[in-house]
Amino acid sequence: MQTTTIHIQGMTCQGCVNSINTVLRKLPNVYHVEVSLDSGHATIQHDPTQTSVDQLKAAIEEAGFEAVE
Ligand SMILES: [Cu+2]
Repeated sequence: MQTTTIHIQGMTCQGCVNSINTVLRKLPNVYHVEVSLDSGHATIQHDPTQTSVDQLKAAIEEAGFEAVE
């Protein structure tokens, strides 16, 4: 298990937070997701052998946001 923090650009409201939460939780072996609108980042606990940091970032980008590690 690994804890990864990803900075996210483009979040403007709680709806954005919910969208990101939803896409990240769909990924395999993602155990915990915390998205903060105030600080603009997501903290994710995941198994990197199942879901890599790049895959987390790709999911955020597919949801329409910019992910910066
Ligand atoms: Cu929004």
